[in-house]
Amino acid sequence: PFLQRLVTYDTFMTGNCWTTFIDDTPDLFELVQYQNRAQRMLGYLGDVVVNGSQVKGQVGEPTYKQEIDIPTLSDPQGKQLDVNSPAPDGWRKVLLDQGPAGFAKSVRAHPGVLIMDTTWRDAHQSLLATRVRTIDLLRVANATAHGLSNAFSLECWGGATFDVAMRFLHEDPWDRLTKLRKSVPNIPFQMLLRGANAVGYTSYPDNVVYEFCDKAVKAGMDIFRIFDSLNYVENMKLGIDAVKKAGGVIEASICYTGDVSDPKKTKYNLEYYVDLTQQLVNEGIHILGIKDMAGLLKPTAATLLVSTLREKFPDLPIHMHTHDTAGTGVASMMAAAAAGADIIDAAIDSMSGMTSQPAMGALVAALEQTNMGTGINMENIHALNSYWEQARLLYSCFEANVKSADSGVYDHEMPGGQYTNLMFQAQQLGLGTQWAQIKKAYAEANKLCGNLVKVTPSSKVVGDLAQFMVSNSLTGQDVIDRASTLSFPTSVVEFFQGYLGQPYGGFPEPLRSNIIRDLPPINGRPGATLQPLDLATLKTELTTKYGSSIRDYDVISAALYPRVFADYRDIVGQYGDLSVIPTRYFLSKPAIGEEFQVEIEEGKTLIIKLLAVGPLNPSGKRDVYFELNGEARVVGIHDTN
Ligand code: 3PY
Ligand code: ZN
Repeated sequence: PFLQRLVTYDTFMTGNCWTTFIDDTPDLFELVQYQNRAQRMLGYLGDVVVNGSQVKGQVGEPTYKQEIDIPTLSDPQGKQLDVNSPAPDGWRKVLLDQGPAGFAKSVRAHPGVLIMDTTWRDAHQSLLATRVRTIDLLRVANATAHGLSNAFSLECWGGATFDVAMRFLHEDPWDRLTKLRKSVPNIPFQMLLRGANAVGYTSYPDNVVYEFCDKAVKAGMDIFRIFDSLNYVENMKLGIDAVKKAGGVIEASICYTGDVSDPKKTKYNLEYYVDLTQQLVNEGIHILGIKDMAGLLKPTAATLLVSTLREKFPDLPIHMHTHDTAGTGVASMMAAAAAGADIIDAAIDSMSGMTSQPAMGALVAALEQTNMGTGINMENIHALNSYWEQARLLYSCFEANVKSADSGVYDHEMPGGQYTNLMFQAQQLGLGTQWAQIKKAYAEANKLCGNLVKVTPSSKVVGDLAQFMVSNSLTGQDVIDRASTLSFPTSVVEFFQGYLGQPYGGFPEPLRSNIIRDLPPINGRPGATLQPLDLATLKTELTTKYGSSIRDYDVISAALYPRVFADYRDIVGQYGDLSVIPTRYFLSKPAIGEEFQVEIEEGKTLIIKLLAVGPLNPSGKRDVYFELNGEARVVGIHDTN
């Protein structure tokens, strides 16, 4: 039918210039594009049919085969709510009306405890390898805007989400942010910013960090949790200034390690955290984050730490973050709230617990019985939970299979996200004792590095050293004795050179000198010596390569992740926008005869049915037969099996 329509156009048949043809016949051009997009998408679906999903980290197929039900919420009178109607105003209105400083003041003055929901970022980073896709966040976005309208914020961006979106999910992180923002205008959005490392694993030129924050605010980001993986304030200052200039809320965070309630753990004691907080307060921050990325903060320590900071900084809003790895999450957060914390992190129940955040329902219910109520309706949590129960099954092929709490975290101190990652890798190796060895080696590697704050990317250094020790059967003493001849992982060498910044207490010697040998050490902030990146030239290069659709957002993506961005664009070039494919069909093939829909843009829906898969032909390809909006289509797919 398309060709039949095409030949009715005289200009086309008489061979007139194609460009004026496009201008003169926009409807047909649109049809060409539409057909082209549909065909490219069939190319992806056909590839999944023939070769299976190629999404990294996927083991097996989703165990959930239905469409996830959109949560139904009720109004206070018990009447079903239209989740597509405008959601009630929330804390974002306070922010927009009063600006970051006024917002922080109002938060501090608020009598109850506020909740940040981590479900859209840290929870799936910690449980599902950060693989939750935009489409599944968007489907629950309207309901969340209503159900959690009085939450402090939704953490939905940053950390590993930026990288994973492009690298593994082949989708655009900026697109995710702008679309979610449109659906959730009332609740502040929060992101995790790795200080001078932005959303990457290394220091970037300062201008890239400034530009990133500026664009993030423009795309709809409100609150930036800024941290440095070594609590190195020089690195944090850059992030703080970048967020300030961009007009965002500065939530500077101290990363918590050790145990302030244990007098034997002397390196990271109360004075250390008070001093660190003072340095951040001097930078004019709006909120203090206490980022307990491994879940080491026991209830007694939470009481001690928060009450001390509360007393010293009475006007400073305090925002608590933990992971439930050992199982103390709810108890510690309750203790922190009682000691004066203003905001607490939780994840929707079915996305909570273990290496994720404590359960929102448990915390909200527990706080309700105190004078620290959150204002969040338990019924709404249950309704949203039902969505996430189903979503968790849809993403079951990315579960790390953590089945229990692990109080061993008090020894190895692995951050939640890394724990699942390393455990998954150890399981893939199939060696029963591998995981226990890794945990032991991790503790040993940390000691060798001088007892570090461990969070992305310093945690990667410790993890890489631990894996290196296990795979080469090295003890800590072996590493010390043979440091000048061993071939260490690059991340370890670069850390000892100073590429992440300066660790508290300095680098251990002579280990440092023996590891870096004649490589130059960096003393001070690593980014300070980096030349600014010429973003205008980069934009010109990208536009030459990919066309005029290149936005400033894309320039930032390419500046942060050049290789990943190029690969992502190649995939988009080949298959088009894959983010619109429902997750089940993105990750697994439909049954023969199964019909499903893909909304490629608002109001434009493809109805797709897999009809048959042909035999292997001499060129190594198979024909895959689909029905697309009632028309037969075939795509030839290389069989790589
Ligand atoms: C990240 O940097 O991605 C983290 O989640 C640190 O906790
Ligand atoms: Zn976390």
